Amino acid sequence: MIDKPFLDNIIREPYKISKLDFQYISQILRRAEEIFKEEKLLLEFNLDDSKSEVWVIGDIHGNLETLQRLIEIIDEKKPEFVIFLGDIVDRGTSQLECLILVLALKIRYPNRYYLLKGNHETLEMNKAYGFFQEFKYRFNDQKKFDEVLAVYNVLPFCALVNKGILCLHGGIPEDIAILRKLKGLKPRDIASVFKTIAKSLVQIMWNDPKSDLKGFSESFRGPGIKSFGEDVFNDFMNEYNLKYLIRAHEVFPEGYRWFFNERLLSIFSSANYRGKFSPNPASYAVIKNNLVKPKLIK
Ligand SMILES: [Mn+2]
Repeated sequence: MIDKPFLDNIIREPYKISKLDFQYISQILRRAEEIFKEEKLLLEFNLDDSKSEVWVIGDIHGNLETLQRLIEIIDEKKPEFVIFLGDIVDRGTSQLECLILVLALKIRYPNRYYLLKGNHETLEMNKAYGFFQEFKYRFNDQKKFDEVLAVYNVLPFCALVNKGILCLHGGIPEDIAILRKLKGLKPRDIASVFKTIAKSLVQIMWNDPKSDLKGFSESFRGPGIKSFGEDVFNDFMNEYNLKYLIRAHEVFPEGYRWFFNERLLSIFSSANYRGKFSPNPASYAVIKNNLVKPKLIK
């Protein structure tokens, strides 16, 4: 039974997750799926108190140490909402622990913790970068991975805070109408509008900002993926009266990076992601009183 004491226990001691039988992992995955299923693809948060904070967390990639440190700071500072921008698994040493920990937080505090879909919440990336193999090795049956995919299939893509601050994993898509198309949709609605939004959903998870670029250009990341410049970024932001965009998806040696006249903040929440010879501090973003501030984790 994944009751409150059970969830509190693994939230406190996530290293225990690696010892759990699949029946517990399965219950966590299914319960999380049930919750995400009922959320909108474009989440909307409205804070009426200027002192309330929303924290936005970037890529974790199996880095349990950084994730645990973040949760300690969250317990201490008590932001009203916490939004993970995705890429919880792949590459790091504690991928299952990180995913199950984030889902346990979601199940325990469903109106406080939120998770958006990153490009690594997909089967193709998990096969290429390790989580699929780790899971198969641990549980000895690749069919069980379908329960992970069922969670991926119902994750939201964007979050809008106070109608002016947009959060997503990668970047803005070419289709400027995408937020109007997504508004109000739930995961079950994707199938009926798939043709009109599929390309944009990929770009939301994959696109990158690029200084000194005009328009959209092909990305080194692969076909259909784009880099976007300040002009199209401003068009998109003006279309919806947005003040800031917060995204993740790229690691920077300084921990975070501002783009486009400090209207786009790029964060990354896995410390020393490329190893100790290419160090980076982990970062996150704090939204308070409609301002965005980057923070480094000490
Ligand atoms: Mn990514």
